[in-house]
Amino acid sequence: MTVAGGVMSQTITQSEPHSHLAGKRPVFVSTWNFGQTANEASLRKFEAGGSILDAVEEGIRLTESDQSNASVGDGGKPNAAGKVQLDACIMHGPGAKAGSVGGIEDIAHPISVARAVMEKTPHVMLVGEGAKKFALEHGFTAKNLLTSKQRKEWRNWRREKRKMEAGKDNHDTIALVGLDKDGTLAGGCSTSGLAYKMPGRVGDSPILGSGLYVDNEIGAAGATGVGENIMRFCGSFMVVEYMRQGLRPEEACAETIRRIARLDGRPIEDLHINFIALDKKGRFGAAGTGQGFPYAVTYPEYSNVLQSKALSRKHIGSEGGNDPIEDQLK
Ligand code: SD4
Repeated sequence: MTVAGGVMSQTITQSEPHSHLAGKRPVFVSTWNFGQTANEASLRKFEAGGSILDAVEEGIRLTESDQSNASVGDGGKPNAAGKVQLDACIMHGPGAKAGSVGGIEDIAHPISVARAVMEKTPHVMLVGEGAKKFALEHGFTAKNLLTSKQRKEWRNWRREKRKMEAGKDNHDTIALVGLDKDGTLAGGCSTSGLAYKMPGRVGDSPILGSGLYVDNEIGAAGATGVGENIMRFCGSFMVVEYMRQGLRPEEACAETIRRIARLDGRPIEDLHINFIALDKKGRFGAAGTGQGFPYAVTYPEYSNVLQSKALSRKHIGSEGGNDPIEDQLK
């Protein structure tokens, strides 16, 4: 069953509803409705001769450039001090190569800075001022990423003592994973993090094993939602490990959420987390703590938004659930 345009069902979804689509290569899988255009950019890059890593980077760059997306890259929601601080990571299956940036300011494409960290330094992660300095030294240009719309909304949030109206552009993080024809996997994740977060707060998205993990023997996984409820459990790594144990991607995502909920102690619907997964055979799936987490799947003859398995009856909200941080961390 496919769900066109991100229309979401009101029922808890059945297991593995998309298995008849699985097994194609190359294939790209990403979070949220906007993942579809990112996947399509990835596929175009791949078909133009790019590697699977180039393709993943390209798709995420498209989302980072989209100022109407308020949770990724340029136009992202700022932190509590009114500054946009971005997190991103990238990982390439062969050799488990990885790069990451946390809390980087004024650079529109953190995914490309993460790739530069991977390829041009002996390190894996750079943060804050050091990450920005490295980017500027490697040809990235500085830009004010706070749009006037987001500045206005941030001022309202401050004035109204931490209440924010959910807006149409209140979307979420992009995690995008891809599988090459030869079985090579790659993935990336990019976000401005939770809206109005504490300055310096870094979530799961740039943390390898939390917001993203790629294991070239098994598969790849990515996360979106409240980072604090993902990074304490190495969420994406856990998804990949469940796939290693033989679970199909959707069930690996679901089992990860169930285990996190058990360890955390709160009800599943209060955790606000979602995972996508893709295995080495081209099988894919996703699961979320509530209903309405869409994910996108694209391969040469097909591109669509599908609904994930929901682990509670609570609806996560039509705009993706990136509510102000104080509502999500209570
Ligand atoms: C974070 N996981 O910073 C990211 C943001 C996100 O819903 O996905 N928001 O915690």
